[in-house]
Order: sequence, then structure tokens, then C-alpha cells
Amino acid sequence: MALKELFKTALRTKLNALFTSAKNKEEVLGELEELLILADISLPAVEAIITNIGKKAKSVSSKESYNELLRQELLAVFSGTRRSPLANGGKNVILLVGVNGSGKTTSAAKLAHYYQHRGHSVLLAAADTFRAAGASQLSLWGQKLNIPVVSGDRGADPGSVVFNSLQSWQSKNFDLLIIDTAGRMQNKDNLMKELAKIIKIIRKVAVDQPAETWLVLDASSGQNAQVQAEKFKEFSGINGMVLAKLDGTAKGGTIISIAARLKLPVFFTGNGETENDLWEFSENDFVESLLGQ
Ligand SMILES: Nc1nc2c(ncn2[C@@H]2O[C@H](COP(=O)(O)OP(=O)(O)OP(=O)(O)O)[C@@H](O)[C@H]2O)c(=O)[nH]1
Ligand SMILES: [Mg+2]
Repeated sequence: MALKELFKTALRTKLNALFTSAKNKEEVLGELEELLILADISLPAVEAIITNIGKKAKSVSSKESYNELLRQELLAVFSGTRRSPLANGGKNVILLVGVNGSGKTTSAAKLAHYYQHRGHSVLLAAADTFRAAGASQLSLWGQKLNIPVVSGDRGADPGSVVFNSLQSWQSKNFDLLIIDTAGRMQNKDNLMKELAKIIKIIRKVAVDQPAETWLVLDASSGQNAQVQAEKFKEFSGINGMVLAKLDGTAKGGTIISIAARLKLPVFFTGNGETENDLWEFSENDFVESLLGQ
């Protein structure tokens, strides 16, 4: 399955029925608002979408024109945030951050596999020295995927693991260093400061890195996503997102809400637990999955 197919049946059928009904514009907009809210799109985002469609729709509109107006509104949510990951080319450090259990370690492995497959030489760093299984989980992935992993003992300073990995990345001339960090709740200031320290260490060794700091977000985290993103932005300057566990969300609307609120590019989605369950995010495919051709 691809992103295009993911939400195919959920919203589409209902929209079709609504847009082909003999209802007037007000009724259509009222019901559309309900459908979008039921699809997990947050109220502010839905209100903005409905207001804009209300302004643009003629009093008697066809199914095609409603569909097109909705498509434009959904795509507009993503405009202004789009950029390519690893835009600075050459060598990159990707730092993965996020709350406990969001999918960081799995995403680190998936990303390493993804880029290795595309010809990049990749080094992984297990900077989660907090959890007993933190380093071993990533090392197992490394073995499976044949990707080297720098790790430290449990309780070791994550900064030292990061430092060692950077030295290896530079001396062995890897293209990409992907750093997995320990899960931290955004309201734990000491842990958030540890993240700021990790970034300081990276900058000291490689002044223009980390070029990419991505928040790994559980796609079902709903309203809490904004709070998480704001705090992680403050302490680590996140500049992109990976939406993990998209396979566990029945409706795609949460992506619209997150993009509308956070104004951060979504680069990848996680859709399962294996290394291949990573999709590049495309807003066109995503909107197509919601609305159909
Ligand atoms: N279905 C599904 N499961 C996922 C996905 N990504 C991660 N998981 C699972 O979610 C659980 C947590 O994933 P981890 O990658 O360990 O999460 P983490 O953020 O590293 O967790 P901490 O290091 O404890 O903060 C594991 O059981 C993963 O297999 C995904 O995209 N889809
Ligand atoms: Mg982890």
C-alpha cells in the first residue's frame, strides 16, 4: 500500500454523497464542517477551511468544484513549509528528538535504511543511554541492516556518545549521521536542557550541524502534538517532522491539524514496524488519499 491508498475509503465516500446531494451551499458547508471534524481535523483548521471555501464557492456548485476547492484548501495548509530534507546536500547530521515511545529508534533505523538504499553511507548513533535497552535496540537494527552504530554504556553521558559518533562520522567520511536520542517529555526542563547540550556538542565539532533536527511524533498524539513541537522547537530548533505510527491512525485529518498548527515540513511517515515501513511524505498523495482523483 502507498500513502495514496491509505485513507481512501474513510472520507471520500461521504464527501461524494454530500457533494452530489441537492443541498444548498449553507447546508453543504455545515455538513462538510462536520465531516472534517469527524476526520480528526482540529476545529481551528476546519473553520479556516470552511470560511475560505464559503468565500470561493458559488451558490450552486458542482461536486467537482467543491472537491477542487477542498483540495486547494487542504494543500494550502502545507504551502510555505515544504522543503527537501537534506537540502544542504553533502554531509548531514540528522538528530531525532521526541517524547517517550514516539517512534524515534525505529525511525532512526528506517531512515538509515532508506538513505543507505539511495547510496548514502550512513552511521547511526545510539545517544539514548537512559533506557536499559536504548543502545541495544539500535545496535540490533544496525546488525540487521548492516549499518554501523556508535553507542555507549547505560548511564553514560549521551554527549560523549554523540561526540564519539561525530568523530567517527568525520574521520571515516560517512555522508550521514543519524542520532537517536532518549525519549523526553517536553515539560521536563532538565531533560530538554540535555538536548540543548547535545546540540552544542554537535556544533562544536561540526559548526553547521545538525542540519536536520526532526521531531518524531506519534501520529495519534492529537492536540498534544502542538505543545510537544513548541517545546522541542524552543530547546532544539526542530526543522522537520517524522510522523510515526500513521498505520495506527484511522483518519488522516490529524496530519492536516499538525501541519496547520506547526508550520513544519513533514518529511516522512512511519507505517509499520519494519525497516521498509517508511514513506516519503507527499502532500499531493496525501490529499489524493483523502479526496480521490
Ligand atoms: N505500527 C507502528 N509501530 C511503530 C511505528 N514506529 C514505531 N513503532 C513501534 O512503537 C514502539 C516504540 O517505538 P520506538 O522506536 O522504540 O520509540 P522511541 O521513541 O524510540 O521510544 P523511547 O526511546 O522509549 O522514547 C515500538 O514497539 C515500535 O515497534 C510505526 O510507524 N508503526
Ligand atoms: Mg528509543
